[in-house]
Amino acid sequence: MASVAINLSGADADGTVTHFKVTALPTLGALYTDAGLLTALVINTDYAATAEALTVYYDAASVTGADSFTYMAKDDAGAYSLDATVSVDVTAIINGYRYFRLDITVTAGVGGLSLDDMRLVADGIDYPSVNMTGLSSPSPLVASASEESHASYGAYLAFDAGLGSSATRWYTSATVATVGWLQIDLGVGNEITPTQLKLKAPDGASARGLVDFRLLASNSGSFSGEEAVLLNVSGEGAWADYQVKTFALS
Ligand SMILES: [Ca+2]
Repeated sequence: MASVAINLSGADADGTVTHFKVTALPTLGALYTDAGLLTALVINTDYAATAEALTVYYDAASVTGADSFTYMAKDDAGAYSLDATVSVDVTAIINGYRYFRLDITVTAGVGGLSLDDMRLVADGIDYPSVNMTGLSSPSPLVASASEESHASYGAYLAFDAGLGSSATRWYTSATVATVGWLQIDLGVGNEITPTQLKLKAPDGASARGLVDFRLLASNSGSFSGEEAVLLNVSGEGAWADYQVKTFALS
């Protein structure tokens, strides 16, 4: 994938948004008005809105990095809004993501968060594609978590033995915050675009099996709003000990 659809939207307090215009073009890629990338979008030109929105198409060149452009909405009285900025993660469009975080909402009564193993599937390969032997081994892999009960339940134990018979798990203490997370950093240059998430339940799965969780992806390592949400599960059913479940990602 080298292009991505971006939905511009706006709202008007006393009328409707009728048009959009782009006021500053991106610098690392180009904008088009059609998915086929045939018609270049023209700066400072009104494009008619549909249901107060306009879909434009960003085509990335073979580069990595962060790009942005700005646009204004126009209302039915002909007034323009202030500039709104759209940020584009070019690395994600071209290569995928480097950081993945399993963001877990704690279910009342659960005796801590735990997972035996987690893999991301891209092009038929499970990632990480090698088993971890420590929190940052082998390089450049780095595993981390919101909490680790102690070293023998470290975050890397959810990436240490694949989905096979080994029973080693990441575990928080029994008293956990309302949200916990488990994260893997594949390292710069090792970005992937996964299509599936595989999770292997730990022992005691009837109590520790994950119920409400999301898979987040980032290239900055920050998860404060700029990340992508690849999976959002609520009310997942029962898990058996060491059961492996596969989830399709968007
Ligand atoms: Ca494990």
